[in-house]
Amino acid sequence: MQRSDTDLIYSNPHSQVKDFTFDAQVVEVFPDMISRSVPGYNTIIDTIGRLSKQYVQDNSNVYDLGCSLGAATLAMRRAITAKDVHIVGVDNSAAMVERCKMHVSAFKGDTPVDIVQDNIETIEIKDASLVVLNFTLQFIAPENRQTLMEKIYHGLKPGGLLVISEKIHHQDDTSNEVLINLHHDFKRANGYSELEIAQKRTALENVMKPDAFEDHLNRLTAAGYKNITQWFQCFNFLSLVAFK
Ligand code: GEK
Repeated sequence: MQRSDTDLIYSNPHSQVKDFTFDAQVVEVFPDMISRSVPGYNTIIDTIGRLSKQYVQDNSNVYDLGCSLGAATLAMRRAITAKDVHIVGVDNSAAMVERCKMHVSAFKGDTPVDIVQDNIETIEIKDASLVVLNFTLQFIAPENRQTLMEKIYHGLKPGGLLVISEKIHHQDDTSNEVLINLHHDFKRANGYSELEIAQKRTALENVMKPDAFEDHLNRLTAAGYKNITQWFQCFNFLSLVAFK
């Protein structure tokens, strides 16, 4: 028997596949969905925790932008040893925020956490020593991404760090195909059917717009970030760190 938190959203044929949204149905299965769909997700969450231990400064804010159910927020709260730190998790999905607050309050921690329902494009970012965009930028309209990177840069303290994880497309068609095929194999190995893979792909088509690695590098460089390092890649998923 399937568990009720197993992602079966696209397991039956949909007469019309609607654009993907982060609604209550997605919230119910989100941890299963993201760990079976994003190669290295647990490693990335774990590493965000390690980075927070190393780089979060005393008297600073930490932002988890597009926090979903708070996996990165919780990893950071467990790891942060700096004093007078405040973590702010932001997501614009009401269903995500409601469940995220439950997750966060289920664990104790010394660092205070606020989970707020808001648009990451309009919130204020200030006195930040760490900002996390874990698979969120890809859902922001491409024409607004540069402005967001600049806003985060201005909200970072000197020495502050941005962690950005994204699905990417490769500029070369053959390489792109290699990465997509490997990712689909990964999903098959995690129990998704051809129908589920195809319908999810259609649902995401208008909603998630991946950049190429070069786009990220150029955008971050133009915004003023330095020491931009790609610390993770598995297939078409990568994670970067960049300093102010
Ligand atoms: C994790 N970081 O588990 N403002 C606020 N939130 C937004 C916006 C916006 N403009 N656009 C999208 N979101 C998480 C995973 S999921 C990635 C992040 C995925 C939110 C959206 O509601 C969703 O919760 C999240 O960004 C993207 O580490 O599911 O592939």
